[in-house]
Amino acid sequence: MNYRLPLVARSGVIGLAAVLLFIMPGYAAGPEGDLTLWYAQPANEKKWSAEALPIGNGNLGAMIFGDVSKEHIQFNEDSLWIGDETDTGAYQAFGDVYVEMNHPNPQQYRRELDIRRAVHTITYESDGVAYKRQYFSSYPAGVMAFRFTANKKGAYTATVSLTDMHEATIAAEGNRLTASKGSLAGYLYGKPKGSQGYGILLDYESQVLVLHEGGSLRAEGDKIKLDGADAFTLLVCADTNYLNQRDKGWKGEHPHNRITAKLDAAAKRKFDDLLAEHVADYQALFNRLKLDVGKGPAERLEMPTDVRLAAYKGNKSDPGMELLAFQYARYLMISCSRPGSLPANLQGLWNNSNSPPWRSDYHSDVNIQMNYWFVDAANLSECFEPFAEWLNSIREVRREETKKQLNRRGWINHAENGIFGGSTWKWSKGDAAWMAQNIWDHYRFTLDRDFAEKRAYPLLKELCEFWIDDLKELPDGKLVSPNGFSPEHGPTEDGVSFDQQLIWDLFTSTIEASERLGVDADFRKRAASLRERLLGPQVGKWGQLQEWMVDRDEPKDTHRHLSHMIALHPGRQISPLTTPKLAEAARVSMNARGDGATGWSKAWKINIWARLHDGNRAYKLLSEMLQNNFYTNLFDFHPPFQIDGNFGYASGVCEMLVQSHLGEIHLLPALPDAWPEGSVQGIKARGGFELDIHWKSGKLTETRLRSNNGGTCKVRLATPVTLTCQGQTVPATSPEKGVIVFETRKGREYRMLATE
Ligand code: FUC
Repeated sequence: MNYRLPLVARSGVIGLAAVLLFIMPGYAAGPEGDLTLWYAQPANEKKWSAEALPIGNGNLGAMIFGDVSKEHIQFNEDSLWIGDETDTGAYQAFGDVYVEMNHPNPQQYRRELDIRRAVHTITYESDGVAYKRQYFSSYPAGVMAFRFTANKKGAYTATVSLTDMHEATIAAEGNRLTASKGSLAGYLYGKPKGSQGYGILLDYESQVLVLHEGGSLRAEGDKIKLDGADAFTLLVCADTNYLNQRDKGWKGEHPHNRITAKLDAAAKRKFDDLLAEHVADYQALFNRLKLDVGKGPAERLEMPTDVRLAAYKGNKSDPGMELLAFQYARYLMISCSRPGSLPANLQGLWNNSNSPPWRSDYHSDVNIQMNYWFVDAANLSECFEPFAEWLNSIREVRREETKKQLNRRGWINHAENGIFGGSTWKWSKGDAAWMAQNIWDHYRFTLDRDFAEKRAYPLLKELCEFWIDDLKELPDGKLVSPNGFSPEHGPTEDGVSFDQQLIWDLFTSTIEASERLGVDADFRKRAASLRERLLGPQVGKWGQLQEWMVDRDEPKDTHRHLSHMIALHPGRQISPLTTPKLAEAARVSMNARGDGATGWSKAWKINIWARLHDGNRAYKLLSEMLQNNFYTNLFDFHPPFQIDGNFGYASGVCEMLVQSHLGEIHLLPALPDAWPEGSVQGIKARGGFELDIHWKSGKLTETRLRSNNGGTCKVRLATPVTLTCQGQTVPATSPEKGVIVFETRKGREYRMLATE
């Protein structure tokens, strides 16, 4: 089928609003146009990762192709896993919904994802009829809804079918399609299906309800047929019996009744009600942060996203595109990680294969950590919960394997991880401490004491126990991790920087946590004395920050992993402000590693350069990512795509605007020349603070800081300011140039107004 690009899109101008208003009132290019991904043609069936568009409600999601005569909705549920307590296994693909209809070559085709509302809309004209589809995945209703309407009665004659990736039986009964009695038995990662499978087998099911208006509906074979319907809605739900509780054998009730109840409840409601509820729920998270780094030329805003991205490659002066990629990461996070779901895996939750690259799992030698770096700063703290809950659920399995294999208390893991605690490939000794860094950092942002008590401290303490048992003393009394491995790089040996830096971070967090909670004073002292004796970061023979205790770094080595930079980012052991010599060594190493890289690595480099306070270098990498590392659906690629790059990019943007890892809030620490004027509203800083920051000509103009918990606030800023609260001057001290310290009261807003 030949999809013609609307003339308006090609010429890129005026008629667009009029045409779109005809087809889809309320969707004309307007101020929100810059937060919409849109295309003038359907996604190519062969380009799933590059062109289909994702929707999701945390655990239930879909990739949508938008073809006119055969709609393809490839759906997932994030607990459909194979694996067990000894093997990672793999995340699986669930199935597809197809809607076939006989619509001849369309005109004025538009497919869009409005990330302000989390609604995917497709509009086209065919044979003089204007058609519209609206899709979303609702967190409150727990179902996905797909509505098909037209401006002419009786326009839909269609066949709806359901497929299942594990040979379930498909049945059509009344207006319901069910895929049931499928089995995950015999599926092994990377192998053809056989008799041998994993030790844990989940039950699963999916259902589709077809609700039609006008015309007729009948079940025929395993499909549902519609004849002359005016409009129809598909409600889709899929689930498994996975439970994140080992003591219950990882299994709860069969999902059949749950799915049926959710669909039946949704079917009783009006589509517009479901939609309004969904949008309100989504916006309660999404609307908390607004970013403005400039819009770019008007003609770029009018371009379809694929055309606009191609234009950006040629000439990057389109900050609106940079902003779109940032907000898209927030959209993706809200869509694949909500309370009650599993954490975002390598593909968020949108995987279409039973043998996906790297198992579409929880890789812990950078990937899962990177997924969650930005969520608190980007004011999405609730989205962090799945990571903490999953980690909590696997602790017991991890302790058992660690005891059995290594005879140590506490635990460590391998780089590949599944949902039942099974972990494979090499031991990656620093990984668990690295995940714990995310956990403690979440506390540092939220100051949620309950979280510190129940989720953070028990984990931190047991991970310390591993290192207390495992650390090795060198002849000079220094302590090193024995037989470590710098992720995917170099030999297995003692004292690799990855381990050393993460043990330092783990001890530091544990000390902080035990102080905050007022517990375990002796244990705290022990952690502090061990931290003192750790072999610290080393500067090597060419001035580089050493990746290993042995000074063997190669200046020409451009390996993608940057594990010896953890102390700088996401850690807090090295900074130009506190350890300038080590920061300089990090800069030398980063220059040697170069700027080229695969998606996630490039995203990390944005963060690292921001922590080195080099905004222009960070921006260079950020714009190169958009130029070279994103597909037209703005997924970050790394075969087939890897969502860590999207999330790492967003983290980089946050690090350029605010840093707060050193016990102070550093405003605009790495603002690039390319964003001379702008604002960010609702960005968070550690210590329970929320900020609105405005700048002009590269200089801070006004900052509003809301204190959610009260307490002392230390702010580093390059511009002199007056400080007021409720119109009154607030007393502040200035311990050094460019730093102010003041007391805050819970719930109050503080205003810093530039005096220059
Ligand atoms: C790490 C990386 C790979 C890939 C994998 C999922 O092992 O080195 O590039 O991202 O995770």
